Amino acid sequence: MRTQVVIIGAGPAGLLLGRLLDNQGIDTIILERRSQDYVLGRIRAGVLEQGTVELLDKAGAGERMRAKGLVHDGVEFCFDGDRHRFNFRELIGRTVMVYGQTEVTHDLMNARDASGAKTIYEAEGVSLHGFDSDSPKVRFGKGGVEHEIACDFIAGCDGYHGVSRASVPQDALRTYERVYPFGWLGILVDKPPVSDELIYAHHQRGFALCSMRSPTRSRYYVQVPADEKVEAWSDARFWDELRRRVDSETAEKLIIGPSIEKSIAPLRSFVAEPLRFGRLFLAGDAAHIVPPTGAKGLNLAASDVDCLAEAMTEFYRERSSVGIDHYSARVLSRVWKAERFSWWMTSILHTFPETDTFGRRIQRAEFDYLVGSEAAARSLAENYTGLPF
Ligand code: RFL
Ligand code: PHB
Repeated sequence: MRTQVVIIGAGPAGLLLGRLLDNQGIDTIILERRSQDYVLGRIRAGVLEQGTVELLDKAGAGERMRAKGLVHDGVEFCFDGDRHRFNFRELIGRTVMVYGQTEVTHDLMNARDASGAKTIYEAEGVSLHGFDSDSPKVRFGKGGVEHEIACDFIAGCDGYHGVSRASVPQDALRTYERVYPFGWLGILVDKPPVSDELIYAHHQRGFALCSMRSPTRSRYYVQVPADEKVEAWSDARFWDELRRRVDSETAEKLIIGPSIEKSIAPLRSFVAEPLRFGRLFLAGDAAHIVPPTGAKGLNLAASDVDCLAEAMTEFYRERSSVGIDHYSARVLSRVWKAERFSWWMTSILHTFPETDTFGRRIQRAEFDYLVGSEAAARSLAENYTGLPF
């Protein structure tokens, strides 16, 4: 087999890159380790920055999102029971869209199927070869048969545990990491959300988040210790804990019901540098991880592949390697700003085992500063709705 770009991973990064390249007439094959149903079943991100929304439109995959997504003008922070709304539209004239990652993935898969571009699911033992030369190859197994694809470029869009970053010689890679001593226990419920907008709550018992997927489907999270087991959390225990962490009005309004999904996600900050090794490029979670507090992971995957698609298009159209030469530096400059914002949101909203009374007063001062200063609120708004691509 031969193609121009082999994309490893059919998450949002891989599928969106495939779509953007397809629109430019560049031939791609996506190799995905899991089945299509498995990929579609993963419940993850829920908030799209304005730039991601515009990119999905540009990619020709935004129609269903425009019809079903919920435009949110702002979010609320609740600090030890005191609630404050930040109106992004008023502060900076920008908004976000609540539209699940599952839906984005579904739309991109449908667009890819309609265009006839090739995706190989359940590809086993994917391995990368010769990306330091002009003729890279990717090998994989399918149904007991070994295959090889010759290509011009490999895009590693295979997430944090993928094979692409692991294939780079260790001495060519620098990594930066922070692992937080807690995770998020999340549940999905077929009941209307407690509020029209998201509520991020800081409480001495730990962080909580009230989010949603649609007017009839809610998503809630509570901070739990990193080694917590999901089996220890009945629905009743979850609702009880959530109620204790939000303000009393929100607690009373919660519409509870049986969870249809319940899982714990660890929190981590991670960046690999650089993001290009010859003809291999890393994008999305393969390149960097943010804690979910700032709602940035999926959005970073989108801005990475926007930049990569542009660079590859320039290579094929103009025979210029300027774009691909600058990919790593361009992407990393935006990535680090999102890392900073996600770390900051995590720091002010969570309870850390080591935080003493001084640390708690500093967290409170951060909240009071955001509430009292338009400059601070505008900075929050600018980062939450997304820095320019
Ligand atoms: P993905 O989605 O992990 O996709 C990678 C794909 O690669 C496949 N793969 C392989 N394929 C072939 N061969 C191999 N050896 C392979 N190894 C792996 C995998 O099966 C998978 O299909 O990475 P991608 O595309 O970079 O997308 C990143 C996003 O999924 C991620 O950043 C977000 O979900 C993070 N995130 C959030 N991001 C936001 O922007 N807004 C949010 O509100 C938000 N909330 C969240 C989140 C992540 C969460 N969890 C579960 C960590 C909330 C949570 C709870
Ligand atoms: C979600 O709805 O899953 C969600 C929303 C906002 C975040 C993280 C997750 O910051």
